[in-house]
Amino acid sequence: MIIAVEGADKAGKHTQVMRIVEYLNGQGVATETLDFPQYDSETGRQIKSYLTAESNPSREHVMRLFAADRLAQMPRIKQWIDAGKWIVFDRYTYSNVYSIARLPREQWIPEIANLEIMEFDQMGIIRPDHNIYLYLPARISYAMRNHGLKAYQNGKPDIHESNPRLLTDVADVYKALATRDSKHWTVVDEIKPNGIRMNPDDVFNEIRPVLNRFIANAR
Ligand code: DGP
Repeated sequence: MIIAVEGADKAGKHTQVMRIVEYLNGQGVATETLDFPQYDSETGRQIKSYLTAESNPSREHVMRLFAADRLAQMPRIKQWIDAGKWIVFDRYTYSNVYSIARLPREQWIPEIANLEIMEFDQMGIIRPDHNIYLYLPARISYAMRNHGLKAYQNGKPDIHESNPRLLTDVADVYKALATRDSKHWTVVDEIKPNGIRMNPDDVFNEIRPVLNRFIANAR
């Protein structure tokens, strides 16, 4: 089974990916994990150059670049699948909503269909069985943009993180995508009804029952 964890910057994807992997392995489900984008490759170098605004490729080129980065990992992913393992991704195909969000709103859903055709049907990227969307309001992602920067960022947030309008639209595209297909998406809203942000344990408490359902179905 392939599970992708998606969502806003600073939503705590990495923490939840680690918790999911640990939980599944603890339940006897051999599980691997992989982060996208992979920065240590030729596609990764071009992705870094885009994210730091050193280059300014077209929106279509950016989508193909991130997709190519995923495609390059297919041999490794297929080996894990053949060995009967489950895989948890930290971002996957639907992270291309960062590019789709740049389009006018009425083009979002048709462009998602084009994304699926490009990545799954044309490139042969393996479809995720389930996506978990960690929702955090864009204003929080933006306010935290200087936290947890990666070395290549040279102390600056990337071109997505420093664009509050884009972050809002990204959250809206993810929501449009996730809420129309509950079979393939779980949404975890990290803001509780009292307005306080959930801690990582609270977030994982929302994810655990979903994992338990998958484990029960697989047995
Ligand atoms: P991360 O390493 O998760 O912080 O991701 C770095 C940035 O790249 C972040 O702003 C989200 C963006 N990103 C990740 N995957 C994709 C993708 O497939 N397409 C686009 N356009 N952006 C992506």
